[in-house]
Amino acid sequence: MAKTNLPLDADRLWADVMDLAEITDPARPYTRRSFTALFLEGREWVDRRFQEAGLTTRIDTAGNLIGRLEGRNPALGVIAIGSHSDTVPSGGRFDGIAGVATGLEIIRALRDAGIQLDHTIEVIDFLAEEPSEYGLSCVGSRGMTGSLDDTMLTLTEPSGETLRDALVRVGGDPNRLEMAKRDDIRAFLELHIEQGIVLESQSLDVGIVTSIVGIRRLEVIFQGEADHAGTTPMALRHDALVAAAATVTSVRRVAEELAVEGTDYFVATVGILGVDPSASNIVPGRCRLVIDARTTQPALTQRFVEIIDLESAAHAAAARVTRASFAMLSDGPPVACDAGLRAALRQGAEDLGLSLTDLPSGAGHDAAFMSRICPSAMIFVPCRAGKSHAPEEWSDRDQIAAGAAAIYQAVKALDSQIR
Ligand code: HGY
Ligand code: MN
Ligand code: MN
Repeated sequence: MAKTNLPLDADRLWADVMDLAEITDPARPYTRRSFTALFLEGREWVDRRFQEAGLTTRIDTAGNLIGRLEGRNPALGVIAIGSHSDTVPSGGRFDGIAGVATGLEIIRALRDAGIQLDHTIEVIDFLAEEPSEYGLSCVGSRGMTGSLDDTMLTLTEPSGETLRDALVRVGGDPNRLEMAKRDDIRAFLELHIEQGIVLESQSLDVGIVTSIVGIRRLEVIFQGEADHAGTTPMALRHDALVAAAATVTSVRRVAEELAVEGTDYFVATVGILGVDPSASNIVPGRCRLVIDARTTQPALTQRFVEIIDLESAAHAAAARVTRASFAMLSDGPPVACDAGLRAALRQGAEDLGLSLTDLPSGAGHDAAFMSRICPSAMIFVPCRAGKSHAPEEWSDRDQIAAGAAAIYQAVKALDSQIR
């Protein structure tokens, strides 16, 4: 049901989302992977839109694109709104982008209403929120919160470029990361599609996020021996894929067991499985898999890792291969969203007559890292059939506008509350 008299321009907001979506790998809509030429083309578009709205723009040393409009009383600090403009491969048009466009539209709507805030307001396009080809997600928000360390900068993508060099390529400065860390942001708000089915199934306009899952990513490498698929007897094989496949099955079984046990929930996925040399007539010599485990209860993650550690080692022995690596790639703890900001979002939504519920986020977000330096909170808008990280991802103009309007209301209230 379209909400009328929202305090912002739904068409203008929608046009931004649709226009940015056009900057994609045409062969794999919608793909704008971080650090690529397409990503930089998208960044240029975002920068131009920020400047057209009267914002000053900069890239901080962690590679975040920041649009800024000074407040009447700069000493009060910054209210920031943001998300990310990079996508997963063959992702959607709304994951991240809707949040960046929302921040921009709120600033334009305040201007159109002749409102100058006391606080400075910023809209932030965080660098590489999605897991990048270097194996790390939330690169920019880690940098803004002092959580991007030198070890992470040595991570490489398949052709060998380091994250350090990639950061320079997109305008960051890995030698001055301390300049990106902020202590002047008083509140951070993020709009995001739910990427789940709760809001749509209950016909609700928005969701006020209570907590954001912790995400642990593990890399497991099995080293066997490439052999001729036709002449190598079964008993003499050292087939790395046999161990990897058994480990995938273990991940599924243990996650299902823990999902039942946990009060919130536990999920785990193997989304990357690399087989080398990957030919039909060669016994796989090497396999690399990446496990993504999520929960709001860290004790469950610990249990999961212990069990998979034991079982993956057993699968290696059974397949007569070695487990060359069982390493943690990244580990972000679960985060509770700020109660004061949640109340402001709830009030903003109620002011507009929006229907709402509280709900946890099973997806990771930059807001989880931002909570390390300031009060942070999120508002979800429905997405069709809960689908995301796929080209079918969809949210409609009025749904995004309603969520953005709730943030608009909250920002006005927080501007006078936060001192
Ligand atoms: O993977 C996630 O949860 C987020 O969409 N980057
Ligand atoms: Mn995503
Ligand atoms: Mn996202």
